[in-house]
Amino acid sequence: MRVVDLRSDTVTRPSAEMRQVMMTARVGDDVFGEDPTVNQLQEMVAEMTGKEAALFVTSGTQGNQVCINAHTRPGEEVIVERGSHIFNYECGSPALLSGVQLYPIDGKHGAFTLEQVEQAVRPPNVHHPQTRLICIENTHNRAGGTIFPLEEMARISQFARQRGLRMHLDGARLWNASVATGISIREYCQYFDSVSMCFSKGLGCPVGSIVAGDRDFIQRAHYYRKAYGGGLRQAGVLAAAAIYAIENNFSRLEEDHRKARLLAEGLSQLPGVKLDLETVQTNIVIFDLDEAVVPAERLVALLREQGVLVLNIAPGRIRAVTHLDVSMEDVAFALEACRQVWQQAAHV
Ligand code: TLP
Repeated sequence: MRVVDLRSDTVTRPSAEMRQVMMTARVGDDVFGEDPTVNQLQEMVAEMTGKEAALFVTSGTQGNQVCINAHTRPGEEVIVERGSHIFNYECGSPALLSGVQLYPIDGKHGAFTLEQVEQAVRPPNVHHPQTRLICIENTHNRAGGTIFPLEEMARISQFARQRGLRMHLDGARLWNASVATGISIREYCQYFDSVSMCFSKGLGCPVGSIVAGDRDFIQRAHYYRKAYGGGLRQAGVLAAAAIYAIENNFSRLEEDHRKARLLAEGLSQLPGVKLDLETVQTNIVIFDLDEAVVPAERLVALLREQGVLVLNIAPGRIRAVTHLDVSMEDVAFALEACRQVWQQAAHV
């Protein structure tokens, strides 16, 4: 049976060519800093982001958390967007691992403004926690793969520098933002003290993320990576996949964005679907269901029977993500399955 897995772009499997470069990768012990392929990847990403250094980490979560730890001291406060991955999907790790408190701002399509940041920053007062770090997510997962406007980032960054605050970019899908806008990774990264980017999502790697920043910062992040159990040994097999992915799977993300658009346009025609096409800017499609018309849980179960997998991310809310392992034909197949399932499930 044909299976079209749209739950996440994390479900991609390494291709035959990627496995080939993994198999032949030169390796060493990375805890000793002796893995040539990891070193090559780190230098490549440092150059690409315009930062002094980079550090390979096991996951996007580990990347964000080593950065938060390296930027802050316990008791300080970190500004995040309310729907952000750091606030919602990282197990409360900022409190657990860094002892910091999060201050969520309500953004629009995942983006907030300088004025909102100014309101959120704590004035110096013996009662308040001290604001230390501002985190931005680009693209924003839970808002539907939306892109944070560059001009607003620049304004927030300038303010942060004046106020001695740090800036971190959760760029798990910065690749997608860059391809969609034509703004280079380096141009985005200039506004941040640290950035975390994933290889295991749209780029199609089985494992791995990377963080970048200045040399002192990366040295501190390295210490926390070890403390979190993220010191790997012959990680060159993973770094080889990441190098392959940057070279071969980065620019093709544009194709995933076209697939998401096709999917979104088709879905938006179905009864009971509330889908803001404005939010479909990259490879993620999020829509709400009028549950009086189509109950979400039943819909997800019926679609699964047809071989189409989507995620129920909140009551009445569904996410579908396009990626390397779903073709245009798969998207057409998924849409046809949706039309049939809607006829079965919808009370129209
Ligand atoms: N997102 C995953 C799930 O955890 C929700 C997904 O399927 O989209 N930042 C952002 C913006 C992310 O979307 C994710 C993963 C991460 C960080 C964490 O990456 P991993 O899963 O590698 O820890």
